[in-house]
Amino acid sequence: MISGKHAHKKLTLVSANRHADPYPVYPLGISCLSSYLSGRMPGLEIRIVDLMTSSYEEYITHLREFDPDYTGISLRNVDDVNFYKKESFIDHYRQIISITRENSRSRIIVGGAGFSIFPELLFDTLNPDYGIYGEGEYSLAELIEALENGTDTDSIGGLIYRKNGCITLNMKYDQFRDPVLEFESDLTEYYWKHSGMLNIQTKRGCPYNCIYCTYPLIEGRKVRTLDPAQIVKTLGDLTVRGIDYIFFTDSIFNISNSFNYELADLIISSGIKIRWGGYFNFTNIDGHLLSRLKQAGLQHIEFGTESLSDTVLEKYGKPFRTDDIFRISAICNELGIDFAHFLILGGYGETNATLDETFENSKRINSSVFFPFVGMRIYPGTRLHEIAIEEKVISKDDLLLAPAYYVSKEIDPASLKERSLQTGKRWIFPDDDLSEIMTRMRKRNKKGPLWEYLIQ
Ligand code: B12
Ligand code: SF4
Repeated sequence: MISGKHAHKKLTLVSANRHADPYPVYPLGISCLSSYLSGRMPGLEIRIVDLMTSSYEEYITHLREFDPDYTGISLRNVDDVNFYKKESFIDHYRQIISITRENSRSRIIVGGAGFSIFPELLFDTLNPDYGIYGEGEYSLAELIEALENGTDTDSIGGLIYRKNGCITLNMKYDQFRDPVLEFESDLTEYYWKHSGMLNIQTKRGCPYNCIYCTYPLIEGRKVRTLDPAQIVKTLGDLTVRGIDYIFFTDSIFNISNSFNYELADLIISSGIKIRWGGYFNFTNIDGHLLSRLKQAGLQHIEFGTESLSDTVLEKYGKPFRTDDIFRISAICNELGIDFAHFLILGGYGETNATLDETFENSKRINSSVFFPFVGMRIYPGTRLHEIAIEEKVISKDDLLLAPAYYVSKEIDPASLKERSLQTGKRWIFPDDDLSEIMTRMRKRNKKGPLWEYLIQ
């Protein structure tokens, strides 16, 4: 609680993201924070600034007029994870922090998925007053309460701050189970129009150990499912407003399947007509589950396939093999579920022979689209980071904030497109420009991810 004399305080939540590829993404983290804080701290007046739709000038005007006591800045992406471009967003974030300092007296707190991968480094680089890594709901509320009430911040989970001149990092909580979510009505219209989907989370955490992946670092390894009734209520509220296509943002949707069945049953019995998609992998999944999810509106799947070579799947630490990929792809075709395979070509363990296998095996998958990433983005705290140091791909001192990639020395990235063409399948590389065709389809009011129109 904020006690009496501090009752009316003001918080601005800023979504810093301006990246619109493959489409602009509704700032879900900000909405989760705003919804939770509104319930817990009724005395706190909250405003949201989305830099996807607002200019720096509009942000400055907001700061001067609203005069927030606190500004929470959400850093979703650090870079574009596009081997061909390697665009970093750090300068943009620096600018937002300095604009905030120059135009307000507010305390600056940063957080978000990107921040959570590099908490100490980004704290040091951007120099906010506080950082929060991992889930933000409890920690942000507790931080504001502690600052208002003049109490200690030492036990606030996930908090980063300076103490006696040193950057101090508290262990994170990793246990939040009851997110609440109200969409910002001012923003939903923009994202529904330009993205063709809104986004909701049904669970947090991933228990797997793929060598390159940050998701368990950001969200934790313990899977926490959210309240299915609350999710269905949010879906129902959206459909009343004409929004009927959702992306479930879970790291992997098909974990905790008893929860997934419960959610599907609730959606079906509610009578809500909604289409949705999500990230899936090939463990813990069968025709029965897919069929029930389809009845509950599952329209498209983005498979984290990564490779169509068993040798490489093993090297990448994936918990499934090519037989699983072929089997589940065929079931999706039978059930009429659109699906795309997301691959990482040229990562750890890839050779020319394994690439041949992947291209050859792609011919066995019908009615799909292949989205290859090229090389593996190296992140701190992953097994890949250790491998890259051992193999001298990077030095021990490389901080990795500037995009660094592991590309197997055995392959030639320049050969990939030509080889993909020979498969007769639809391959879309990160530098293939789809923006024109996407914009045309969005103008025709097409919803969903849109790659389903490219399936062959
Ligand atoms: C779902 C997802 C997608 C989907 C989004 C679909 C949709 N309609 O929403 C798709 C496939 C489109 C996508 C695309 C991209 N993504 Co993506 N995506 C994710 C994923 C899995 C979940 C994000 C999410 O919505 N989480 C749920 C919300 C509720 O959580 P949250 O935003 O993190 O917010 C919580 C905390 O972070 C914190 N918090 C957030 N803001 C703030 C602010 C303050 C002040 C505080 C205190 C706390 C706080 O509190 C919130 C509530 O607990 C993350 C990985 C992950 N597991 O986090 C990657 C991730 C965010 N994506 C990433 C990237 C790079 C991209 C792309 C640039 C490249 C790509 N092709 O993958 C594009 C960019 C899209 C865009 N326009 O911005 C990276 C970002 C790191 C980096 N290297 O920059 C991540 C972290 C994955 C990774 N590689 O490690 N993505
Ligand atoms: S790649 Fe997917 S399954 Fe593997 S650890 Fe990351 S989120 Fe989990």
